[in-house]
Amino acid sequence: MYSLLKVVFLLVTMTVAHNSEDFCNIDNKSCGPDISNDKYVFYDVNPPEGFNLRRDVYMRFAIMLAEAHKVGKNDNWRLVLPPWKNLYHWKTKSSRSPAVPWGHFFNINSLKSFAPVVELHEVFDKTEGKSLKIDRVYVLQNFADAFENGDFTDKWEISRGCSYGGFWGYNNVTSNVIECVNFQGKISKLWELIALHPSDRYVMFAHAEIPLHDTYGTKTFWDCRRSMKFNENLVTRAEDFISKYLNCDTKICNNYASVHWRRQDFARYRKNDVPSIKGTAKQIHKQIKQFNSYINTVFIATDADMTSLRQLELELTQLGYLVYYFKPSTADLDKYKDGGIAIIDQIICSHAAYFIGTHESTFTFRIQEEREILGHESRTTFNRLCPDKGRCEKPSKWTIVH
Ligand SMILES: Nc1nc2c(ncn2[C@@H]2O[C@H](COP(=O)(O)OP(=O)(O)OP(=O)(O)O)[C@@H](O)[C@H]2O)c(=O)[nH]1
Ligand SMILES: [Mg+2]
Repeated sequence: MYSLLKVVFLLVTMTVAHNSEDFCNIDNKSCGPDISNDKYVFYDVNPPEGFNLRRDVYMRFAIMLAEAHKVGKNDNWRLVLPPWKNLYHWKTKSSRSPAVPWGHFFNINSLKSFAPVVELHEVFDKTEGKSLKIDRVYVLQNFADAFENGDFTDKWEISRGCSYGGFWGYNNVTSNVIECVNFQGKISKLWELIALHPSDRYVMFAHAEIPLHDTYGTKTFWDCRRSMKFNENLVTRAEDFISKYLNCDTKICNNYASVHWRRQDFARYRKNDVPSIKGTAKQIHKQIKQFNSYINTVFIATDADMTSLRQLELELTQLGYLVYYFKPSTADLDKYKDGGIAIIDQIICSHAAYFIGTHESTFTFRIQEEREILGHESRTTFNRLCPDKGRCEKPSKWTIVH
């Protein structure tokens, strides 16, 4: 009788399910109403934050959940991957709506091999009707004084004066309870908040960028980072480009250098960290010659406008280089969207013999991590562009731990 009911339920949900492929396969055990004890952590990030900081926020939550499961505590909690919607840097129309699931950018099975994660559409598949009521939203806020009495300590307190209405732009996701919390310190302290209301099943954290990693750069950190494999379509598109234009068919190439040349807001507001266009070309030339004077091919990943990029190309061409960049077609943009194009740029940079990044750009940090995972020598990875004049600190080296 029970299995008959289950089949009926499955058939019903097959017709109303709305996952990314718009069907719910009867063989897929995750389909159908949720009869488990599973509970769900949702999160949302401050809207102006970019894609690459958001990837780090994901890691903090994924590690929090994975560590709890490892020791058999809170092991009925899953992490809901917040859909990607209207990021500030995504200017192309086709990239702005609708929300994009994580599977568009990442290999979900690989993410699942590290942490108990689910896409939002998987949660929807299990809810009755087409709406989701979150039991409680904790809106995290910074303490007014992070260093009270001279110390930075991990702490939280229920506070007031916040609001939240985002829910990634979905108006069928709601909550009746919004709680403000001043929070600072390790992310695992969020379990203390969750424990306040044991009957809550759907708990959300807004401003999830506020809690920090419990530990940074450990083996667990790298295990999680390694599980963030890109979607296979993006890898294939990037590798086809590398093969066709940069003449390399391996993951570690020895014949081209790559540069992440962050412009836009960096060029406007961080004049003390980033060079002029001429200065950029000079530094690329100098670093490549010092590394391997036979390299005469440079791949540029950038968010610069076309005029600046052409200027840099001209400078480098005059210095004797063959210059490449990934110029997406309209079909590429429709298929991969701005976020996917940026990942293709990152993959091409990660295979290069030598990499030069932009100081304190999380986009650059993610390329450096990718190169550590591929097994490049660290000296080929932790290199940066310096300002034309003045001090130029060495980049920090976050090397892989196996
Ligand atoms: N395609 C492409 N897009 C880029 C490149 N550099 C920056 N972008 C875009 O601009 C965004 C930069 O924002 P973040 O991902 O936050 O990285 P960041 O701004 O360098 O680092 P923060 O200082 O932490 O903000 C990326 O997510 C891309 O959308 C690039 O080389 N290629
Ligand atoms: Mg940014």
